[in-house]
Amino acid sequence: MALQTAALVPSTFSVPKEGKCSASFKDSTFFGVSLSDNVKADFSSSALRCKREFTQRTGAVRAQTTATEGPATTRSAMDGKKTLRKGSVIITGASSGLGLATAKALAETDKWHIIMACRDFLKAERAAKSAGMSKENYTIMHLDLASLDSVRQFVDSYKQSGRPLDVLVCNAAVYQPTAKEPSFTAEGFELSVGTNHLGHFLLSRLLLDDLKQSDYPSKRLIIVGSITGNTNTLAGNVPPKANLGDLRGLAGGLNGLNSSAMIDGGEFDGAKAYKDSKVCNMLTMQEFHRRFHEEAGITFASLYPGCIATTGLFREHIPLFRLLFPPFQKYITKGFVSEEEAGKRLAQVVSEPSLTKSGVYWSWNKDSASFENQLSKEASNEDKARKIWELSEKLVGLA
Ligand code: NDP
Ligand code: PMR
Repeated sequence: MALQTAALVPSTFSVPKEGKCSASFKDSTFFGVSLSDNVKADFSSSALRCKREFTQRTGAVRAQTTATEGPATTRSAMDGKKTLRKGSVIITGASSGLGLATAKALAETDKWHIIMACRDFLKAERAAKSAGMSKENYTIMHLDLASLDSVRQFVDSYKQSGRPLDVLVCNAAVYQPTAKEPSFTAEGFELSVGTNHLGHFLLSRLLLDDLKQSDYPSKRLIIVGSITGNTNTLAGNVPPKANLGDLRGLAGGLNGLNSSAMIDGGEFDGAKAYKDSKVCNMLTMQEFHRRFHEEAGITFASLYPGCIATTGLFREHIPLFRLLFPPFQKYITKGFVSEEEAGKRLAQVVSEPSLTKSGVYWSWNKDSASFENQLSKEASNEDKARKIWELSEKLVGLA
């Protein structure tokens, strides 16, 4: 807690210079399955002063933009020309992998201020530095998605900072393929779904108004999905397959006590829990789209960035997997992408003017050209999306 508070204050306010596989690996085989099987705060006055200064510099006060719908521009003192202000983008889990690579790609354009929403402040700071990100282009804020209190605290701090919010990227995730028993979030939800889905669900719901109020030309909410949650693909047919069933476990609170830790009510399986959480991510994006796109003009999107086989996502996997997975993806499936390339892809979904279509699940072909991909039957089931929304609202205390 001490670390959290210490980490929060300087990170929030120090940099507002700008404007602000059944391959569950419980067995020890490499892929554990044959190919044929598969195919079938307390804010100080200086902090508040920072906020006021930030607000004056950008001219992007929420209250003002709500009242006047003023353009997201600043006037250059040199030539009087209007230029688009820096966009403000929150990226969860930006301390490594895809999130960090995306932050780096956006920072390099000098057109974005990246709020790196991370559970480990020092790790994030070191990561930003080693990625060569320039200090005026990012702010680190503490966020632990495995705690709804932390999510609420993050949102309060963000709102108090006075920064506009133009894009929110829900990227962070945990994957526990070798876990024999479930572990749980602070509120007692199974960790993968609790972090990857419920934490992000609360975060995006609480920040939706801020996105609505953004005067930026294109405001977006992006929730990272994956091929492995989509059973209409080969990768999605590697056991254990995603399957949310009738949602009885989710309805019961995923607590492993009086209810199953799994969404479908079945036996705990860490790899399946991750894939289920990705289905929730993709369904949530579509439900947001149906409920708010027209009314709020926000672009809601999900994506599969490619197989980034080198990231920390596989940290809990057996060493042999970590050794062989990258060459397997590079030379056999040819689905491998580098962290840098994947970061550029997600950065496109954040900022490309051509990618404003809402309700889309983006993927990239062999030439790295984006296309609208098809989701599996379950990952595009409207009825399930609505039920997940309603059950999640109850679990996170919004209903
Ligand atoms: P990484 O493990 O490198 O990144 C995950 C990030 O999430 C880390 O920064 C981690 O923080 C953070 N995180 C985990 N738990 C929490 C928490 N409780 N609160 C806040 N942050 C948390 O993995 P990737 O970069 O591969 O994964 C990023 C996204 O990409 C995920 O959504 C994943 O599902 C998706 N994806 C990945 C693919 C791949 O092949 N790697 C393929 C398809 C999708 P910390 O650094 O502190 O551990
Ligand atoms: Mg998969 C085109 C084939 C393809 C692709 C694109 C992926 C992506 N995988 C493919 C095929 C296969 N994988 C096949 C044929 C096998 C069996 C040999 C296989 C196995 C496998 C395992 C054991 N694959 C995995 C695992 C994991 O533990 C990863 C996982 O499911 O994490 C949830 C994984 C992945 N394969 C992918 C991608 C992108 C992953 C990482 C998953 C993700 O982030 O969603």
